[in-house]
Amino acid sequence: VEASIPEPQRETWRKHQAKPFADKDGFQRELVRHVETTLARSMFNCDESAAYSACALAFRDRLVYDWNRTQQRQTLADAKRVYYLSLEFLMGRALDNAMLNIGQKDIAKAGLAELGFRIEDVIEQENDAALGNGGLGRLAACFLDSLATLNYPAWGYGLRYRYGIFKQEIIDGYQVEVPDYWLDFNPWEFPRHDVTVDIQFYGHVVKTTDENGRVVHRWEGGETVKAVAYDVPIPGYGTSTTNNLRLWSSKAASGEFDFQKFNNGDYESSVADQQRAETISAVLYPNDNLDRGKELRLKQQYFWVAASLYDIVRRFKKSKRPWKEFPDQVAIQLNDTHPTLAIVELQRILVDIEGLGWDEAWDIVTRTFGYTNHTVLPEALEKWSVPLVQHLLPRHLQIIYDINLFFLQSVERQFPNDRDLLRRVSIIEETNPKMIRMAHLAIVGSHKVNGVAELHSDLIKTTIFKDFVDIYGPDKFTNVTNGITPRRWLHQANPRLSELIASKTGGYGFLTDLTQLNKLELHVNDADFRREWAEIKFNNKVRLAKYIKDTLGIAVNPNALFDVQVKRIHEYKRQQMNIFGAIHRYLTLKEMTPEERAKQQPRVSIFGGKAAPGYWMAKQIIHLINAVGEVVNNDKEIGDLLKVVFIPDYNVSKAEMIIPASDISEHISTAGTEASGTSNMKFVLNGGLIIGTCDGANIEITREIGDENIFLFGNLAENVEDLRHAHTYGGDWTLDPSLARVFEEIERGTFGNPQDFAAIISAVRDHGDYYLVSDDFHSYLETHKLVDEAYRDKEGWTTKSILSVARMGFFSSDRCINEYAEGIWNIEPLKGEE
Ligand code: HBZ
Repeated sequence: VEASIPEPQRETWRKHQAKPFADKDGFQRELVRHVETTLARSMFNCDESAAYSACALAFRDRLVYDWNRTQQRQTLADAKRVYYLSLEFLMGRALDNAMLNIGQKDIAKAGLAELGFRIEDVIEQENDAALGNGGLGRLAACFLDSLATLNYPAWGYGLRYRYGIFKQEIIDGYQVEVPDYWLDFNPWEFPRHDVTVDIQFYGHVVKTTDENGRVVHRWEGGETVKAVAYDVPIPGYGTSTTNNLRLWSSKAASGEFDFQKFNNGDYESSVADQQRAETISAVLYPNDNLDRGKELRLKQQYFWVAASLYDIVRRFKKSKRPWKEFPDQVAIQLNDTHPTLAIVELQRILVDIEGLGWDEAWDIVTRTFGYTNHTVLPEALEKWSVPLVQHLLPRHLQIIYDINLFFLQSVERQFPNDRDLLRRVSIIEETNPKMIRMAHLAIVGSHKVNGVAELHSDLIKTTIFKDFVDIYGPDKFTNVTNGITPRRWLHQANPRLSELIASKTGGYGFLTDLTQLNKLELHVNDADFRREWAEIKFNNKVRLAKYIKDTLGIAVNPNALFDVQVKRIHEYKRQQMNIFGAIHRYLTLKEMTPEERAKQQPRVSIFGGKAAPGYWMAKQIIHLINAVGEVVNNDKEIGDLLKVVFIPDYNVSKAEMIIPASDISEHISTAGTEASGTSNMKFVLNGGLIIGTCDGANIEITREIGDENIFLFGNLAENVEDLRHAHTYGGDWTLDPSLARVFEEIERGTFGNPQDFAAIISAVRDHGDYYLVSDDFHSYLETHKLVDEAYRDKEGWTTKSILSVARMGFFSSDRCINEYAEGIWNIEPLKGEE
């Protein structure tokens, strides 16, 4: 029920309406008010944590003002909205971002300083909102920033996990997972206890006919769980547009905290029911690029998708438009296949509840959805077992079978008698048990399918989805190369570099039009500018060196070349190759005379990243990195020439510190395996160079910045299959000799018990080297020699760094979002008067 203040009373209301603070005084007043009232503390017990809380609350109030107005404006305009459905939003910290996007960080800085606080320390108090694993989740967060900045009417829909991605500790060189309970104090969310949806599970389907003799399906019985909305404001940069991220939390449905049971003295089982319901949104699954088919995960997916669709449909119905206009008002983007049940759920709502005919409904559905694929790795392609879906969502299974039947019938008409084609494209895989191929369902139920970088989009069209290109034609498949928000990944993470760029490009316009970075090319020979450029990098390295010293006790020299690989630990990303390379460097240094050694380029090899808790090999790799560090870092003969550092608990806020401090970063996946990569873009945007394979977005980065500014190596995607074949069946395959030497040293026990590392070695030497570490190793080492040489030429390096940044304009998520808006969503910006 909606109640609005009647017109005659609105004047009184308006007189008292909240106004945002505009200056330092106003900010301080709000800060002190929050400390003294909201937090019930005083000037005598206001520590940094209280200062953070109050500052966050002050800015939250400020956001709410724009947020309310944005939502009213969007509702009034009745414009088409995009809904971004993602199981992950890897947001990181919100305060710094809010202050910068609103344009009031200076006010806060001065205001806090007068009260005795350094703004940097206050910002550090905030826990990351870590509701994601890696690239896919962070991409969703960058997209929200761009959508708001570009004034698109857009909502994100996700799950409000009580536990985000685990915190990683390193104990005796091994990863240990610690739960991330992050909701203790979260001023950025607004519980909407009045916005709830009852979600049904299990039960059975009753088939009957209605009064007109039409067949109807009723889904009955089973159990109900309540979804409660929590809203998070998403401010755009330099605009009043503040969009909404709606996260669903699960609760026992009303009446489900069973008073019957309670009164019967069965208190425990009543509490157990409640806990079971709350389990649904309790924890983020910590796997990236792996599908494990767990029932609770399927429950999460349906819970989130059903609540979101109910919400979207409810909003549409208020407009009283005919159903066929639904796709003119609503675009829904599926972030990977995780929300694919939304396709089935919308079809169910339209047919079973709203009474539309199947074809009319299906036309609406397919015009509404777009599907983004993020991987070609077979182990990551989602499949759900038919018996599981039958049990949990009986009506949905029927609808999936019908969708598949009509789809296969149309394929049969188009390509008569091609039984193998039907088998290949079927949504149902005829294994035992039968499996539902979610990517096939997503393709059939969407009007556009996109990959996330050119190579990747080509690969899906020629490999895993080839048959679908034959069926639908090439236009259904498109590429939208990923991007990153320059607000967080330049302005926030590297304020001094941002300021220097602003001073040379005529202000901060580059933050909303990143192509303006090209103005830097004019200054590439300006000596003062170059000196400042190099100095900023150096200072960022000093800051990281201090962090490493303070937290790990390892002294690293900021004059050394900082070589960084930070990302989820995965065999396809090849951290094992990197550490083998570091061992090779160590052995080479050990064999040198002191005179030779003195001529070598000092290096710090920096690693960071989490392994999925069940990914044993990835955990072994972390152990090897730490074991090598232990030996190398304590070798007096080596000193500053080589350090190997593993930074624990890599996350968004650590990325903001590490990325600006990198000289060279590693993006070295086996060609054809990394769909895009987005950290590659972040590193280059911060003046770091990259060493990488011809994979994902590395290829487009090379095209933009010039191949003289990147260190590419290794085999090409087109040769990977043949190389793999040769490993297994070719008689003449031999292990790379340098790699053999590295293995020998590990097996000699130089880095501790060789048994601990036996599996990492055998994967390469004895089990087919699926990721082609041996094939690429020589070219990897040779290319690192070129890196050393290039770094020695400090001026040449600075030139590469500046020119690369100048040419990175393409990789803004603003460009990327505009491509989605135009090519897939068909939505227009809606701006308020600022
Ligand atoms: O998505 C990543 C890709 O590996 C990376 O290349 C790309 O740049 C990025 C954005 O497009 N994919 C992921 O991060 N995937 C996951 O985290 C994931 C999580 C749960 C799953 C499957 C994949 O069930």
